[in-house]
Amino acid sequence: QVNLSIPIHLSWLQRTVRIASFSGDLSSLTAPPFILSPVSLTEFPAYWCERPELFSAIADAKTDEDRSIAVLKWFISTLKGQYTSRNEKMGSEKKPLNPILGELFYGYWPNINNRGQTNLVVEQVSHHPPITAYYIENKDKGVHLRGHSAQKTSFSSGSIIVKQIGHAILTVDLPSGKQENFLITLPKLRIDGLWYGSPYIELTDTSFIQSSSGWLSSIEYKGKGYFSGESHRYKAVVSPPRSNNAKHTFEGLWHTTSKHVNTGKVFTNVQGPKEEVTVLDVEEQGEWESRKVWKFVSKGIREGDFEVASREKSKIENEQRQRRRDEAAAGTKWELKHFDYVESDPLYEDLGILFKAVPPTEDAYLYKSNAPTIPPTPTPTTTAE
Ligand code: 0T9
Repeated sequence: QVNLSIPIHLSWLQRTVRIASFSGDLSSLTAPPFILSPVSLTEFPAYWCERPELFSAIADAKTDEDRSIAVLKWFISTLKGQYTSRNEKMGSEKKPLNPILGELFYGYWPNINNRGQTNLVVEQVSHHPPITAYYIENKDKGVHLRGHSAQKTSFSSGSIIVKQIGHAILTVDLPSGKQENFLITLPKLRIDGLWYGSPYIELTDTSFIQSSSGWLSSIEYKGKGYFSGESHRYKAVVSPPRSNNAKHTFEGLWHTTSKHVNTGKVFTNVQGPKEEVTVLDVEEQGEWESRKVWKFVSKGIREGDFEVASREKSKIENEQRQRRRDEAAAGTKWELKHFDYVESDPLYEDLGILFKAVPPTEDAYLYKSNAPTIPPTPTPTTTAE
């Protein structure tokens, strides 16, 4: 293949990123202050459920075909939060805080309008490389999602290319007593805008949602490229078991609206407000909970006091290094709190083979069902307006 990229001058930020991305892990990159986020990566799995009614609606669908469409609709509707919300909240994509090993994030979305309560459990299961495991469950409806998230980064033509490592499995309890599983693979990211010092994400390539019922959704991301294209465009085709012929096609912009091409009806619309996860007040959080761990670093970043931020960050890092030394000396190793590691995920293998997933096998973190009750005290029963 011929490299047609135009030789351009790199900005200071691009050069910094280029050097740092040699390792494939940007977590230790020393980013300039204006690009630091006060939020840790352990908070990111909450993006999966910021439209809780779409998550619970998966359980209400009556056929395997409708459930596949409901899963796709929920998935597409999470993309705006996952990939553009930092731009909306903070003006640009920012470097999240790099979680410490064992960092936790708990939260929930309350039960209103009969959608059931959804709980979130997140644990940082590896520090180097950074790996975040999560479990999101709506017990009332019988829907849960488990997964883990890591990244491999490289630098190309002035942009950061992020390959997402990991996958998610969504499970629905059917009235028959059986379960239906969906293997969700994750899109590739390109971080552009580095030249201007205001990074933003575009999605590229294809991701898949394979149901154990046989239905497959292939989602193609056709966002803005260097020369052409429109931001955040996608096209998804949904095909029946053992068939390569699409029965449904969905097309549009994942950050605004998209439609069911066959009927012309609106499919996703994420222009309305989303619901952020409810979290305990920092003062009530345990020592390992994300906002407690990062309290002073975040405060420093929010207030533009980077001296405080970096001093507090060093404290945390030194404490972590000491902990690892102590473990080495004692011959012990850090135990995960909420997850069990498995070298190969049987559901990934079984579902992945149906669409020739690459790689054919992946590891996973299985939830131990041992999170504290959230919220700790029963919420008063109020009538939702
Ligand atoms: C899983 C998501 C992921 C995490 C973030 C690449 C990135 C860390 C991983 C993939 C979520 O479900 C979705 C959204 C945003 C992703 C982050 C964007 C980003 O910039 C960081 C990387 C590690 C950096 O901080 C790069 C440094 C900086 C100079 C660019 C802003």
